[in-house]
Amino acid sequence: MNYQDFSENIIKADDIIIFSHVNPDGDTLGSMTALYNVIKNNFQKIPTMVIAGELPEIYEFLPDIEKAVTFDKIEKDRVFDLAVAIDIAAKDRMGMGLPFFENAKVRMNIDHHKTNNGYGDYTLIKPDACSAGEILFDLFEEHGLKIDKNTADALYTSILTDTGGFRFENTSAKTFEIASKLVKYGTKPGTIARYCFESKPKAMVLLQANALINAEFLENQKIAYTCISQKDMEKFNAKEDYTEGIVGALRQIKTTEVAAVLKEVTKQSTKVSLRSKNVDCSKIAAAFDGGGHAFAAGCTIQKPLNIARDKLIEEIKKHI
Ligand SMILES: [Mn+2]
Repeated sequence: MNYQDFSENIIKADDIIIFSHVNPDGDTLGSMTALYNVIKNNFQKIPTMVIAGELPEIYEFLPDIEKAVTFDKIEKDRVFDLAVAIDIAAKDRMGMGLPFFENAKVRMNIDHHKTNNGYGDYTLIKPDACSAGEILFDLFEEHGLKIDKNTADALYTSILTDTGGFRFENTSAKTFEIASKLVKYGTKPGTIARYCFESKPKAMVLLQANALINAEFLENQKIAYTCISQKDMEKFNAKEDYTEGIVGALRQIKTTEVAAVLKEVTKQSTKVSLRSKNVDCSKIAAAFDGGGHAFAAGCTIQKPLNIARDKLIEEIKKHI
């Protein structure tokens, strides 16, 4: 997709919808709100923003995120002129919203996951970009679109969270150049970092501590994993997003090559988050029809927690 395609389709469309992915993170939400602001400020249109499921509390600070709705608030037969998927590696990551994407007259797919198969009518997929936010920044800046403070805050959040606070391998000179420009546009790095990393609900921190205490280590401690049951979630009165970050904490351990968090979704379904240091864990996720990046990936295994764990461990052992 070139800029002409992007702008012409926005100009043509009266009814625009922007999708974030299920289990939304800072990149998908930051990019969605940034695009919303840019379309509002530069094209004088108000897109619909949608969240699949619940908004994680820590992202309530994002500008205009309160205007985002869940899919049940949209009339079932509504046909959008333009649908934009942001940071969505595969179509099933739109959750309940997929029919709205499929039914839209024009569909755009803007993403940085290397496993993205290029669904949609127009694609802008850059696997080298640290975040979807980086792709949007380039698109906006190269074509002179106005980036106000709200847009800058949203894009900075995308980049900050998807680089793990400028620590992951995807952090490049370009990442810092963009961050620097966003600060010039008005973003306060300390403030955004506090919102993203130091505003966790107490129950979240306690659930995470419990998960780490229960962690298991295999293969000379190269594999670090923990299981979180529905019972654990109930014990801490945890929301779905409270498990975010546990897998990163397991990777922090010096000996860890592959870290995994297995979460019981139902008696028959287990969600897996993977992080690694040298191993390409997107290949492990792919064995279970999942995907992601080399050092951060995920999948869902349609098995009970303990069986999913055995299958996952068996697969990880093939890769280390
Ligand atoms: Mn991302």
